Amino acid sequence: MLKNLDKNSDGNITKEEAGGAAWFDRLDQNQDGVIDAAELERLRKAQGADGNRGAND
Ligand SMILES: [Ca+2]
Ligand SMILES: [Ca+2]
Repeated sequence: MLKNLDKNSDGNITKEEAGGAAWFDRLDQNQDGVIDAAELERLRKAQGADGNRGAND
């Protein structure tokens, strides 16, 4: 899971921890350079709610 990417276990995934992956910018919705717990939670919800997409747009 994405949690495995959080190498220093601070609850955030930096672009460096993500290895500069292309999906990073998409997940970093507020563009602050880290994927934080709230953004991870949003991702988890998005993945678990396939029948209810587009609510954030
Ligand atoms: Ca981290
Ligand atoms: Ca962010």
